[in-house]
Amino acid sequence: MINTMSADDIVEEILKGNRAILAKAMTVIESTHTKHHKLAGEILDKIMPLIGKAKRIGISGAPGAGKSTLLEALGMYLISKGLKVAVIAIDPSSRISGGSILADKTRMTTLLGDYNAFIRPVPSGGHLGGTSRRTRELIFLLDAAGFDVIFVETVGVGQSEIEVADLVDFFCLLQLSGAGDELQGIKKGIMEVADLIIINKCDGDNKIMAEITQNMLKNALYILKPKHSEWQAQALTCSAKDNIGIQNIWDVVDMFYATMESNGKLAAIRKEQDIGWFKQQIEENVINMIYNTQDIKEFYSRTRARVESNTLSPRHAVETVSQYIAQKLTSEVPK
Ligand SMILES: Nc1nc2c(ncn2[C@@H]2O[C@H](COP(=O)(O)OP(=O)(O)O)[C@@H](O)[C@H]2O)c(=O)[nH]1
Ligand SMILES: [Mg+2]
Repeated sequence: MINTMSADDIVEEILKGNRAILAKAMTVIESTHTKHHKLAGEILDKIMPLIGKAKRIGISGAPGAGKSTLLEALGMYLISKGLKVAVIAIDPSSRISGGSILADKTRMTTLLGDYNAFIRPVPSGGHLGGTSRRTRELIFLLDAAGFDVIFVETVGVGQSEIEVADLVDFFCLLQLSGAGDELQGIKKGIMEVADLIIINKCDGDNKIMAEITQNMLKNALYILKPKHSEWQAQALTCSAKDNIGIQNIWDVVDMFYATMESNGKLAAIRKEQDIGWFKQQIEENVINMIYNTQDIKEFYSRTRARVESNTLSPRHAVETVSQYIAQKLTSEVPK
């Protein structure tokens, strides 16, 4: 049905809160079919001036840390305050029908059944670059659709966390207590991108250890160079299972937004993310285009062979290839 609708009609329905059209528009945005590219681009162009209201929050952590359980608790808390909540659940290990996302769904049953919530699984299938493009655009759509808070849940596998931090305003790292976990975080450079570290499962026998971990992490965060000079990253404990500490978490998020909105920093962060993404994509595309041009490919290989056989200095080789590319570019540009 959506294929016969114009971008104007689709956007109008999304703004009205039509969930079926929203879900279909998401599929168009995610599609790798070239036949969908034009419509996807038109929808995005139309919604860009209308967005910016939603809070974009990343939640990352090792499998089993309790991300889905926390999102259920936090999501229901926000809904009880009259807010609309969306969750984009990225899972690098799963395919569409994969086990992990199904497991997530069983942990977010209340949220799944609530009209004010929307959960969208995004199977990443190992291609991180494509996933972050899709996730960015899904965030834009959900924002236009009137969701007040958009969570992006990712399984912590190092690099993906750093990429997700670039898609959101506020990045939470979910940690378990003890077991040297907190130090692992530091090693991977993940703590540097966290605005908040949450030590979950602070309940039962685990409570004391969770509090000790919280103190260690607090100290570590004070030592680290802050990500934003306006914000000191914090460490909190919670029990997602027992619904303890949830309001505390949201109070910190609120404080972050109050600080960053009042000094214009939030808008600056988002602009920097948009421009950063644009630049990175252009560079990737341009490099691919150049290296896939037959003449250039051959010239490059010949020159490279001369460097390998020591008949041309690397420095001279760079100049030669660059000149060749420059010539090709100017001669092929239509006047
Ligand atoms: N004791 C305790 N268990 C929890 C808590 N939060 C989650 N769990 C359990 O930890 C397991 C993994 O939770 P899940 O939310 O699926 O983790 P995810 O992989 O990070 O999404 C499940 O068995 C949960 O019931 C908590 O606050 N306390
Ligand atoms: Mg999960």
